[in-house]
Amino acid sequence: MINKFEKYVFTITAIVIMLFVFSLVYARSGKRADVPDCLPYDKAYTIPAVKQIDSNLYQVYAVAQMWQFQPSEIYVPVGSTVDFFVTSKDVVHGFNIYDKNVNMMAVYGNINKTTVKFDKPGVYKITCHEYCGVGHQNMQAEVIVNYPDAKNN
Ligand SMILES: [Cu+2]
Repeated sequence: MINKFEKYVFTITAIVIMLFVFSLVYARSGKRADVPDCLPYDKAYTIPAVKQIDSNLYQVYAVAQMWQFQPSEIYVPVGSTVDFFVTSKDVVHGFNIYDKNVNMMAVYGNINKTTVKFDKPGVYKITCHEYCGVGHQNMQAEVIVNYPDAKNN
C-alpha cells in the first residue's frame, strides 16, 4: 500500500510538472515565444559557418569549444533574420546573446537552433554563460549588425 505522505509528494510533483508543461505550451502559442529547437545531430553543423540563404536570411553554424566560439565575428546587415545552429566540440557551453533574450546550451552531439531578428545596428555580444573551465571568461563572440558595414569574411 502507498504511504499517505508519498501519495502527497506524487501529487505535488505531478502538479509541478503539469505547470511546467502548461507554461511552455502557453509561452509558445499564447505568447509566441521562440523556444529553441533541438535538431537531429549532423556533423555538418560542427563546421563553423555563416551562410547567406536569402537577402535577409542567414544561417550561422556556431561551434563552441574550450575556450572560444567559432565564427567569432558574424557580420549581417540590419533587418536580418539569423538562424543559429549551436553545438559544442567538447564540454557543455552556454550561448547567450546580449540584448536578444537568447539563452541556449551548446552540447556535444546535439544541435540547438533558434532564430533571431536583428532590427537595429550594433554589436551584439555572444557569451558563454555556463562555466566550462579555466578559460570560460574568454569565451566571447560578436554579431556585428551593419557595423561598420555588412561583409562576411
Ligand atoms: Cu564557459
